[in-house]
Amino acid sequence: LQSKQQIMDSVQQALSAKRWLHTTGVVSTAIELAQRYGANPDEAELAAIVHDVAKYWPTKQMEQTIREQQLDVDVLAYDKQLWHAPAGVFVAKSEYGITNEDILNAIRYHTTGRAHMSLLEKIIWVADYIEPGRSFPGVDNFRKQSKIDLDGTLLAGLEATIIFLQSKGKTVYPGTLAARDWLAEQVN
Ligand code: DGI
Ligand code: FE
Ligand code: FE
Ligand code: FE
Repeated sequence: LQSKQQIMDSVQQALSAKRWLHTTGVVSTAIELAQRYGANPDEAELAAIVHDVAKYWPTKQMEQTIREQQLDVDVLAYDKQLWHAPAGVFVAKSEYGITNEDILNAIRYHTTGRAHMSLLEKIIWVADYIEPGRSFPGVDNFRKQSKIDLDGTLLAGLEATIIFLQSKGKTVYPGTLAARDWLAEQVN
């Protein structure tokens, strides 16, 4: 495993200044949520640092890596926006030496979520959604809710994301719908 500082330097190099600022926002938010909800803050920090590392890879490279490494091949049938998450898992393992499966899953599912998400996976999804740099209508309500109800925030965030994608005429990845349905069952 590389040192946290080495990993941070490497991720920063792979991203634009704006995207790195987003990442630092996810880091601070994820640590806060981990402390609040009893996850391991070091794991939350590391997952947050790495989560978008492959965001600027060329599409071909993401596609090839997902095929060769037999990552989540089914995402290739869906929007390219989903591909940086599994590609990031490859970087996490091969370049940074991360083996913690929960951290790898938090990176893998940070865009879509999934049914049976772990606490860490939930924290990274929510932190990505509400970090201080995000500015969509209603984000402040999500931030407030995240201080008292992680599952409720995740469910509301997934639902808002699904509605947003549908309003844009985009196909929603089945895993995203499965995450929403699973959580709705947990919460109600
Ligand atoms: O990488 P970020 O911008 O920090 O955020 P992200 O990884 O959560 O989302 C990346 C993009 O993926 C965002 O524009 C929303 C989109 N997205 C999330 N879930 C789905 C999706 N796009 C489609 N088509 N289907 C999904 O289920
Ligand atoms: Fe992302
Ligand atoms: Fe997200
Ligand atoms: Fe992100």
